[in-house]
Amino acid sequence: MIEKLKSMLGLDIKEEKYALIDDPFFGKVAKEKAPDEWVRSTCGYCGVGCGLYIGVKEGDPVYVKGDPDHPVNRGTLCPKGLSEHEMVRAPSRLPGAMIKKNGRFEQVTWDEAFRVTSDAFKEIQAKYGKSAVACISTGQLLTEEFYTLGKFVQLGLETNNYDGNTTLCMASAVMGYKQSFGSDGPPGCYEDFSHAEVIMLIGANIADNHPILKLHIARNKKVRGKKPTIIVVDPRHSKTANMADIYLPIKPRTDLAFINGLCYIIWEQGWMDETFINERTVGYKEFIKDIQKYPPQEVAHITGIDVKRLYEVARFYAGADAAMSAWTMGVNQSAMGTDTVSAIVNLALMTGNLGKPGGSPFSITGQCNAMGTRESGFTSSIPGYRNFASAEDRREYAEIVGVPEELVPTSRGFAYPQIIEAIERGEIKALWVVATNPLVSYPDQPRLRKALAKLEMLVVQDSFMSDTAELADVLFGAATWSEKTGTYTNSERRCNLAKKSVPNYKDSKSDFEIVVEFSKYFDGKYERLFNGWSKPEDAFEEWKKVSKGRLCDYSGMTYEKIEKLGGIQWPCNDEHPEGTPRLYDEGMKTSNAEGKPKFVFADWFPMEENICTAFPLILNTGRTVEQFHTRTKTGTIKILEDLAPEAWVELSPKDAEKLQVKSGDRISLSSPRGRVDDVIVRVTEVVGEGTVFVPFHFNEQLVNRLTQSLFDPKSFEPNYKQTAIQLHSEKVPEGIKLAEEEIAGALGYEKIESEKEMMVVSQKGAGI
Ligand SMILES: Nc1nc2c(c(=O)[nH]1)N[C@H]1C(S)=C(S)[C@@H](COP(=O)(O)OP(=O)(O)OC[C@H]3O[C@@H](n4cnc5c(=O)[nH]c(N)nc54)[C@H](O)[C@@H]3O)O[C@H]1N2
Ligand SMILES: Nc1nc2c(c(=O)[nH]1)N[C@H]1C(S)=C(S)[C@@H](COP(=O)(O)OP(=O)(O)OC[C@H]3O[C@@H](n4cnc5c(=O)[nH]c(N)nc54)[C@H](O)[C@@H]3O)O[C@H]1N2
Ligand code: SF4
Ligand SMILES: [Mo]
Repeated sequence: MIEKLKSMLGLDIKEEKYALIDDPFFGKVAKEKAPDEWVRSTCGYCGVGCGLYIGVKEGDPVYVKGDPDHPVNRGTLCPKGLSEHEMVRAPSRLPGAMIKKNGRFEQVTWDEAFRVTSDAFKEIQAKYGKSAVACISTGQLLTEEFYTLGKFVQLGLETNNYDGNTTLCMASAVMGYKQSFGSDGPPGCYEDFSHAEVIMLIGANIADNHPILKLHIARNKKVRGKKPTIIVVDPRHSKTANMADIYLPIKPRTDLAFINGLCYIIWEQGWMDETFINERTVGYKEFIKDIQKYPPQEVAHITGIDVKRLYEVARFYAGADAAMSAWTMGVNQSAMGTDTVSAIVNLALMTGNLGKPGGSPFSITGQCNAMGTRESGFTSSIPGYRNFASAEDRREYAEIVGVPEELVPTSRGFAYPQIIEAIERGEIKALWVVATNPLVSYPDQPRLRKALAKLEMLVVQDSFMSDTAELADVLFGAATWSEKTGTYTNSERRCNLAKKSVPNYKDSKSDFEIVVEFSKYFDGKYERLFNGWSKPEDAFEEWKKVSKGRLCDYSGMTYEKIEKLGGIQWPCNDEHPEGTPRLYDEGMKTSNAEGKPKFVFADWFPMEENICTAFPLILNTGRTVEQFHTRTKTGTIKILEDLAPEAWVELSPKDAEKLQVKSGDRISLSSPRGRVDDVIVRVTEVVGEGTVFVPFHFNEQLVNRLTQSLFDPKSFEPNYKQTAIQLHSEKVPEGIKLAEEEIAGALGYEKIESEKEMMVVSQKGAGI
């Protein structure tokens, strides 16, 4: 048998290195092909938080396998997780610290990079004030790193102009939860997908973007004995819509009106859970007065979902023993994202779906540590969900970490878009960008690029030569996933351990090391903030103290326990030593003054940048399963690149006919801000007439050249999903471009680059 196996593997059976060994994942395998060891860890891409093993051979990661014992994924992984090891030694990795000299990057010692940067920061702060230095960070660092970074920026550099890419992503969910519960914190968990009778997915394409969650939906039949009713709300018939029993092709950005309408019907029909409302909530009476503005006929007109369907959905939702709504970017990334989140919570409160198995409003988080960074960071609150405005919170935090109280900021600084505006105005002169790539991901790129050109100093801390890194004056080359140890907290508040399995790439340093060592270049800061810290676990121990007694309580966790249990869901403390699956069950108070969840009403309003003759289509942007964000990682993985090598534009058959294009043709897209060329056409009924979809991953076909500077006023999250645009094919008569340019001028934008020919698709467009 062994001989047969050896010959099957094409091995020279005489050589010792080909001796067969028992590998835990591969079984009998030649020693040369088997990893030297398997290191247990967590995926570093998305917020699902899958457990995995990294196969290491001679100091390099060579395989990834799903952890069969992990409660999140039970051994499965999506294509990104499975190929994650392939990006770790990519040639586009930054080798260490680098400085741009005469227009070219040269690798330098860390001492030189830290000296040059700290001198520049000090000079700028002396000249223009502390807040002239800003930092934009990420939801992709380990909690230990993020906590360390936030502490240094706020209490070391003493600038509160500190925000991150989480504002492009989860900020609306955070603000929505704050409005409704008095604090951030997703109430539900993945298990709810297996217990719910009705699952409504709103603006969440889990089939592409959180594929492993489907596992929990698939278990539903096993748990309950029958299949759940799945409702998918999305203007685009995404892969997730294929799973739906009821698919609702809602008109773009009308979800708030839709949810208000469901609440109206539930009230009108008396389908609400009165006991729950009376005993467990506040604000219902006022809410019902306001909701009168959303009778079904009106809502059908706004949303494009007919009245009969609205009643059917309301009946299913209110009639279920347990119903959950899960949402992602279709809701958050909108000028009314925060209020739509609160509307989703209202629906849950009205139907008694909170704090019970299968019943919850549930935001699915995007990045691997979007949660950990929300809790431990200094972005919109003091670590541990403390309020900047509360003297008691400031005092408490200062006391725990042993810093003078005056050092803790009394209010948050600028949010991400405000930082960009402050750079535009010349108030912020130095920017430190950590683990995010704005030059692909931020909206209204022409404006961003102009703003960044005004900086005196741009420092980029990244693991790869990203688009933003190319623009930097100084690069801090960071170690990445599999090269460092710490924790990520996933969508369901589960804190998982990610472990170092291989040496750092070349001279790169972990983000933790970079921040701690950099602090030594500022007088007394290391001693004050990080005295004695030598490893990420030191930061974790402080974070446990800081979070103790708070909603996001980590005090009962240790690395060993996290690993043993396959992650732990906060709050975890003496009372709940193994964590807490759900928040806000009957006995648990919310953090607002009333101690109960609140109904929060908000009005829907039409889009600001409406479609018009010159820009008659709505551009929707998003993701595909093979690529991650700005592709610094997935772009280095051959199989993923081969599967999705470039952007495409999805176009309805009717719009394709008007434009006289077919699948495979290449067209251009323009908006009042810019233009994207050479995008391949996919004619498909996935998108409705008047709307198109383009993934945002590709820097060559950069859709964020088209998106606008429009943000939710409460969360500052960009309105990425609806942009009025025009399409251009070669077959269209000239002349119409004048109309487009005229309108661009009237809108106060610079003239659009001249185009060969263009066409105006029907002014009716999306019909909204
Ligand atoms: N493969 C892959 N997975 C990822 C990522 C990745 O880049 N690649 N990124 C991760 C991150 S950080 C995030 S935030 C998540 C994002 O995960 P998702 O939110 O699922 O991703 P998107 O594709 O941006 O948008 C989701 C859906 O919103 C829909 N939508 C657009 N407009 C509207 C609207 O007005 N109403 C409604 N109801 N829906 C609308 C879009 O058509 C789209 O299908 O994915 C995570 N997972
Ligand atoms: N049009 C449009 N635009 C969007 C969106 C959309 O739906 N439509 N979605 C938005 C959303 S939800 C998100 S989350 C953002 C994401 O946008 P970005 O945050 O810009 O995307 P990433 O490519 O994930 O950037 C992470 C960076 O961190 C680097 N990195 C990786 N590992 C490490 C590490 O360990 N340490 C350090 N220091 N660096 C590391 C990577 O190389 C990369 O450059 O995009 C937003 N932009
Ligand atoms: S679903 Fe998310 S966490 Fe799981 S393997 Fe895929 S990218 Fe990683
Ligand atoms: Mo995100």
